[in-house]
Amino acid sequence: MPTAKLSQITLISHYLCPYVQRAIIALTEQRIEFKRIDIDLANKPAWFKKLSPLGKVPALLIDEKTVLFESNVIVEYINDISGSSLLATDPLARARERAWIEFASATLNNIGQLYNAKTEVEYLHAYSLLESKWCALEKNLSGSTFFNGEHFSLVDAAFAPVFRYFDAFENFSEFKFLSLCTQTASWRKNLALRPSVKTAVAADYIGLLTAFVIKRNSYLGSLANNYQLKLR
Ligand SMILES: N[C@@H](CCC(=O)N[C@@H](CS)C(=O)NCC(=O)O)C(=O)O
Repeated sequence: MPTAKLSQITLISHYLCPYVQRAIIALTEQRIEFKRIDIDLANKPAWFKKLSPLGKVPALLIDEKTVLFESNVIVEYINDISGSSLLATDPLARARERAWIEFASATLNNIGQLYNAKTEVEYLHAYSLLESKWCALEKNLSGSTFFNGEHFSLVDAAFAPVFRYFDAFENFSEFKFLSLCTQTASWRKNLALRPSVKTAVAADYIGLLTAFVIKRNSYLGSLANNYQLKLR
């Protein structure tokens, strides 16, 4: 365990993890104080392996004996213990929000495929999956500030880390769908301005993500590497 006695809830994290960002955004929006411990996922500490059943971050330590895992479960718990809810009260509207949070997770899987693709053909396949996701999103937006209107919700917390990947990727590759899907583009811009979203990652996130992508030895990694070389 990180400490003998926990005085406040502790989020076990990784500096780049998009699922961790969801939890941090929800904790920040709900003004819940927490302690963050970043771990090395390539060399997981023994205490982490012992406490996290799936061996993944985020994990939320409530007290010395109680751990929550899976980002959606964590953000729903954070939401449930807070005075105001970031989910709709109407059952159908709430179910729809949860469906779109799942959609954000599926989009994150496509992003993983994109930065891990070894060849250009594999890269273009992942690109087309992402393009379809953007088109589907675009059709379901109404042009408001956030997903649901003017109120920030857990759907926004799930998509902000999705969009943030492209703040780095756009530097070294072209993603036409980012500007063609204008409502999604405007939502992305609004989320980037939200203080809880801004502070969910370190100031050098873009550089750290770029370095991470270069290490993948993938097609996108080679584009990122060329970009870095040109900067020198
Ligand atoms: N479904 C999980 C996904 C979390 C996840 O994939 N976390 C990654 C880091 S972003 C992880 O811990 N990977 C380590 C591993 O799989 O060994 C959630 O929503 O929390």
